[in-house]
Amino acid sequence: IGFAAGHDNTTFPDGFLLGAATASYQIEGGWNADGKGVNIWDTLTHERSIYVEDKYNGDLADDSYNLYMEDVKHLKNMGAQLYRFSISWARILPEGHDYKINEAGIDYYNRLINALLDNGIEPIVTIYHWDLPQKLQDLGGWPNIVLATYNENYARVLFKNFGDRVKLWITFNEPRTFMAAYASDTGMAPSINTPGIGDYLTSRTVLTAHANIYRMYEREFKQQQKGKIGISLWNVWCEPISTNQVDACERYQQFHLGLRAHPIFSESGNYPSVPVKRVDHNSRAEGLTSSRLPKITPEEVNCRTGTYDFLGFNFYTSNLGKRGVTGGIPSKGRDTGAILSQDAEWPESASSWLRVVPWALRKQLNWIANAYGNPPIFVTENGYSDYGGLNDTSRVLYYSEYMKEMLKAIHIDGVNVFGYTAWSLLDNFEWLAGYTERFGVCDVDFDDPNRPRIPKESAKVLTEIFNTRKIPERFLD
Ligand code: PNW
Repeated sequence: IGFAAGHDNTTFPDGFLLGAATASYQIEGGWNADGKGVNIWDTLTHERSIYVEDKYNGDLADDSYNLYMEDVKHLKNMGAQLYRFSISWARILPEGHDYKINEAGIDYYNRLINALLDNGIEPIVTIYHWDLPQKLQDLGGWPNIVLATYNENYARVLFKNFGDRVKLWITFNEPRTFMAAYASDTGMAPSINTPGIGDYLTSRTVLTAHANIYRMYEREFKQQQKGKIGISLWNVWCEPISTNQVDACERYQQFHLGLRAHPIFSESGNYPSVPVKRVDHNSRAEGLTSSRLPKITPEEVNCRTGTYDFLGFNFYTSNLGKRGVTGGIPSKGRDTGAILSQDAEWPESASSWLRVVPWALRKQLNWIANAYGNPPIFVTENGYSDYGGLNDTSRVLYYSEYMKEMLKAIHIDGVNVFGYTAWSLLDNFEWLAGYTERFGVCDVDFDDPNRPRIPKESAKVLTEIFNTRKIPERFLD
């Protein structure tokens, strides 16, 4: 497709939205403040702190529960048009159920949302970013399909209370990541070891919940509130290690992105056929009577397809892929049938999984556009980790290079990307890595109880980009 020759491929299109992102457990602190209930990350970090690299937790984190005005100030200074944050389910509904609403939690998010709007910053709100109320985990957590109903009831409370002002909603952040929390007992919370089963059940609950929330919003709120709803999926690009390994990477895409994206964004409303066949086949070979990947019924197909206004997409890095089998029996790794590695030439970060591969973003965006009819895409996360410090030259390069590739996808390839929020506004609690890996464009001093924020070099460059709406000359080839 492409745009007219001479179009400036390093400029953001009119109307393109730019901002920064965070998530509740990673920044808020206030873990037991004013009636908040316990969630699975409170439990994991308190009871199994050994799982976290520095054995630390999010009890105080960036203390955004108290210091949110500081966050708003820095966003404003950067010229951010929007702020992506998530709502802590247990802060709103301490026990997960909607019979007991914590008014202090409602107040907190009202204050944050109003402060953002007063400063001309639009909120984009993630309904679920991994901090499940412990009471719901006690019922089995996401593998239990009843959570789809409880999650829908929670979402309704949010639409009722905040939907007059919040117009961009994300149902889930990265189902792929938190389904893996049910595939290992040394992983993310709740860290349950049911690989190849609990993870697929989680995936089903999430798809059901997403579709039901979308339909509920349509029925009960959309006409009045006029908001948009999406889901944020995460993927790592898979580059075939050689030209005869293309099928392995295609399979990887179908297992890791397609399993969630296909039911929502394709017309079929169902899983892609490749994972269905492979999991059916493996399940039979393991002696099971029914497939570990639960079937989607015709009714569900009708309810699911098209339940989106946009596709949120989190992107960081790439792998090399080839055919092969790894992982225990059963496991999603074994079902996928792809062996991954990284190219030693790709620059490293502080996170073992994250290497700098800017061109992979363009390829991945094109893959999505081709697979799902070029839906509107919002890049809800993209960022780089180091060990801290204000002079973050590598992060500056990361952002400018990845943004250049995203702009090529937009201007040259015609991919429909309409927004971008950098991960992250702040250094924060990086899950199992604790505070050892830093993703922020603002530095936070975790030794100082006042948690001062200081913009890094990268925040200054993003400020320039947000204000000029183009990639600065000095970063062009
Ligand atoms: C995302 N991996 O998660 C999350 O949405 C954020 O909360 C997180 O802080 C950020 O990326 C940086 O990690 C990921 O292992 C978690 O490849 C794990 C991976 C990738 C992204």
